[in-house]
Amino acid sequence: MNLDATPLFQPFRLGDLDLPNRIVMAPLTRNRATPGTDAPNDLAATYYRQRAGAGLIISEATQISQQGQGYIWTPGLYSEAQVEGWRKTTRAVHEAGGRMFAQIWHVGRVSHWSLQPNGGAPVAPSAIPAKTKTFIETGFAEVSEPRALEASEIAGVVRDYAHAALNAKRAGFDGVEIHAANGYLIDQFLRDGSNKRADSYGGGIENRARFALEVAEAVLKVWPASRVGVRLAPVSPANDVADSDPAALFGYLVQRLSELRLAYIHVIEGATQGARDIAAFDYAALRRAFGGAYIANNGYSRELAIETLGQGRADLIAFGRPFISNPDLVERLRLGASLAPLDRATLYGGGAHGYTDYPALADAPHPRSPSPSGASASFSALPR
Ligand code: 8OZ
Repeated sequence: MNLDATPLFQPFRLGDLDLPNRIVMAPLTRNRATPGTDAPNDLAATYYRQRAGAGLIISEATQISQQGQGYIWTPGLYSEAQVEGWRKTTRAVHEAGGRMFAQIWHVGRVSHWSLQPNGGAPVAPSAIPAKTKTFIETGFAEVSEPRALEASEIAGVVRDYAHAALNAKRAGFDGVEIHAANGYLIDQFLRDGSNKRADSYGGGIENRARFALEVAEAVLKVWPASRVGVRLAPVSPANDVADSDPAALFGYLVQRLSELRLAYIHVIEGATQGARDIAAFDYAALRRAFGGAYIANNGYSRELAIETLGQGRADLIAFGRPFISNPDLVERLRLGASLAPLDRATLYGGGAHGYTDYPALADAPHPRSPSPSGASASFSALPR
């Protein structure tokens, strides 16, 4: 179909940033940080620079502390080596004319003792294990049994978010996105299936939203609201979370985030990996409740993106997996060119192959070699 791509290429003012188009590169976990330091390496700078045509790049999820890590070789933003590593990426993206936010992340109970400080238990709002897997040095593993955070520990975790947000600034990012989706720590506090606390962080919606709002307020001490967004996944069951009334919960949260004047909400419509219709949810109501921009995400095709923008149902569209195999996705969407398929075997872990060696259209035809079978240190698709 020959759709007019114009809506995708209208500029957009996000907070106080001018984006040249409506295409956002979604956060994508790639597990290629330097072993030992979890600092992004030079390859990461190349990978993100290749994708700088996006109106906005959001970094892969980046842990705010070692306690916040749940998978092997994901990058952090709490040590000097990690700040130095990210500086190379933000410099490369800026040199290529792009803009980039850091996605700050604490996995909560979605972790394994081998990744935790002193081999301890992962932390969660309540001591309820998630039925989900992670990947560690030896491959896929069941997540470890979590312990409930003491009330007295929560302020320290909030400070870790603020510290990472400050480091994002020092590393040259243009802003931060708070990861409150996909069953990680903030989402675990939000939803009543994973939060059974009896203190002021559990119970009713206002209490369950308290942690998310404290994190947002702490980040706002470091960044102006125009440079802060939040990612939400109101109905996603990813990592074994569920809520009895997502419309009320996320309606309340988004209204409060709107009062904080955040730049955007970034909403996974359905469950990641393209399952858009898993549950009915009124995303338009969420958009109306929020004064800033609405970034829509999940399984958007060029056609659906153009239609959604044309109908005013979103301000920006985030593309995830298509950006992995199409570094020049923006140009391909402009031309209506076909998209290169994803090699799932090189998604998580490994080196340049399946990371920085996907060709741009201009460089094609270059048939890609199949990934070596039994490649070490890379895990194919997550089982969820
Ligand atoms: C895939 C593999 C590991 C983590 C998310 C940060 O779902 C992730 C993630 C995705 O938000």
